[in-house]
Amino acid sequence: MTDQIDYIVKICLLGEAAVGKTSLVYRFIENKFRDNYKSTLGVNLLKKDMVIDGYGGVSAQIWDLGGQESFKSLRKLYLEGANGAFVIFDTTKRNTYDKLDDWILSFKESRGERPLLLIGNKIDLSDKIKVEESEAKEYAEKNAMQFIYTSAKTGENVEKAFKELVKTILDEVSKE
Ligand code: G3D
Ligand code: MG
Repeated sequence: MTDQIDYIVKICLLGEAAVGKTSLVYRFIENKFRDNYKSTLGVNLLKKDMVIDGYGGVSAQIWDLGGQESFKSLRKLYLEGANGAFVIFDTTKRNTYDKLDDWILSFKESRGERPLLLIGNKIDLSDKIKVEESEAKEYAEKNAMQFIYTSAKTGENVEKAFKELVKTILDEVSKE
């Protein structure tokens, strides 16, 4: 871990209820998985310091919208000042994939072309997958986002996803 913080970035987690937003943050920050989260109310604010190659110490302020995903009026406030976001769907629930356009639009209305990273979560449930990798990849390309499959349960790709997004954000910020 680092003592010196060179950058502070705000990251939001977007996506329908129960796709695994809180579980992903918990996995990343604590490296643990719990099966019995209470649905989060309001907004969870979490912080993780990390070192990113070429940039030094970075403090990520992670905003996890909880329990009120359906209230569009809250999105603007939640997204204010975000440097980038994860757009998350549950690979076993097609309807969460179908709602992605909506989340991306909200983000773009508020934050323009700042970086987004698409996450297909719950990849551990491999026999229940409803969205093919090729389809999600194509969707990500169309929207100029990176795409990563994750499992908050096993931890697969979770750290990779966070570091990838933070790196992309810093690449953009340092160009400004
Ligand atoms: P949310 O914050 O987006 O609303 P949560 O989602 O993190 O609360 O997760 C919703 C449910 O999905 C939880 O189960 C959680 O344990 C489960 N979950 C999250 N990520 C994964 C994953 O990668 N794999 C599997 N198998 N399950 C996951 P419950 O049963 O508590 O509703
Ligand atoms: Mg939650």
